[in-house]
Amino acid sequence: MKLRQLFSAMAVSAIAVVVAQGSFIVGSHSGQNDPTTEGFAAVGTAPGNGAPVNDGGTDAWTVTSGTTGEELAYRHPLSAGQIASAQANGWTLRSNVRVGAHAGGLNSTVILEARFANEWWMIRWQDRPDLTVFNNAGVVGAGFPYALLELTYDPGAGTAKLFVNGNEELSNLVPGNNSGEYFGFGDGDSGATPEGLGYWNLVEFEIVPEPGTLAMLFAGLCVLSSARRFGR
Ligand SMILES: [Ca+2]
Repeated sequence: MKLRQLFSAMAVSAIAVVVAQGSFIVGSHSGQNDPTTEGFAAVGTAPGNGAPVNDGGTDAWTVTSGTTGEELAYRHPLSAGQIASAQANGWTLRSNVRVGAHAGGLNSTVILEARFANEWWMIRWQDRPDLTVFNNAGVVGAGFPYALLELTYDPGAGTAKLFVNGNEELSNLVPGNNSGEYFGFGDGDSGATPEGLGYWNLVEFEIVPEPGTLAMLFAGLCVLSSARRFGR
């Protein structure tokens, strides 16, 4: 292989790595798929409270809060490297979800969260003003229609924003403190609150590329430039 061809091949492979590693989805749930087949672990006492559904034309996985003592959440593990990258460079926790109408309180029966060791980010639906939201957003109560929620972290500011269908609804959000290394969704209440019913069409966690991939892109461009010079 001539030197020029070698440089070109190196440049192409470097750029290919950047594309492959670009802002990427760490894990996701979609449609009627059982989350336990998508890399999530089912946690809680009531695995039967999750089920696939065609919800008026939208494929989803439902999680009902069940009765007293029942709880079911799905957690997708995050590695130490993924957490470090997310905290340093940015992340988005995204979900297309609806919450069914109900008669009583939601408490924590429908939650969406991410935990990075001591940083706890959570959206929970509630309609009881006597309950304080743990740290982020009590979005809305009963009959929440399908909406695209995006909790997006700005590493420079150290805060997050909540977008609903592309509109910035909440700003300057800060995390709470709890343990765990995962993102997940489901029913977070094992008490007597039976009403929560989430229809999860999409749940995913996206992180921003490592600075190293930008360095790789730069290296790739340099090699391309060198190859061009050699080619003259
Ligand atoms: Ca429950």
